[in-house]
Amino acid sequence: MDSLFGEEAPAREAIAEGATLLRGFANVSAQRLMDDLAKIVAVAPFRHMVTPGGFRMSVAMTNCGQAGWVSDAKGYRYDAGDPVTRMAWPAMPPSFHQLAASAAREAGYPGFEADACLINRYQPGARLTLHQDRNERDYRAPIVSVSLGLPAVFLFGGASRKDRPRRMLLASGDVVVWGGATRLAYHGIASLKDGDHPLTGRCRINLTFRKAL
Ligand code: MD6
Ligand code: FE
Repeated sequence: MDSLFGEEAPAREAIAEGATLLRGFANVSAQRLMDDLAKIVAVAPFRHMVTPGGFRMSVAMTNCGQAGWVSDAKGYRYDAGDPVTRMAWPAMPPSFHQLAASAAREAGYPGFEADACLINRYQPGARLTLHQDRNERDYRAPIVSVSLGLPAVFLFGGASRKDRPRRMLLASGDVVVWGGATRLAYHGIASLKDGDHPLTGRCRINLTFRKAL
């Protein structure tokens, strides 16, 4: 880690009640996160899950931690095992766990212990339609979301799907921590614009850390 002294404190931007954007917070650990991600993906490869309605998701996903988010014809849920390999999800690397805890602390959620990390990969044209994250057992814990690689437009809506979302550009290293009043806000990612990023190449990686169990 770089010295904490002689550097600017991370920019802390309140984006909604209970939601904070920490611009560039993950930049110092980004390469380590990518190296650890490669080991996870070697065991639990990215795959395109199918929604309960039968649509193939354009975002490719995998997980690490005690539980992983999965979707299939039966619905959305957290599962201790990877349905593709029938093995447990890979353990959460210390680099992942520590980044999530320190970002949460920085945003006013001390004591955050992630037990699940959903890993999203967006290639050009991939998008995530407006949704709520509501498969976790306890909504008091925040979600910590880390963006790596190509920038994406994050859509941050309200309590109803019909609320017109705000659009925010998330760049590599940006971390969003949200909980509290907006924990169940609708949100999504607009279709990824093509590009080439030194960290990831032609894609965007998003890590979302949750306390799922
Ligand atoms: C993404 N993020 O940034 C998708 N969910 O690629 C999410 O769906 C998300 O950023 C819950 C909390 C924070 C998030
Ligand atoms: Fe989400």
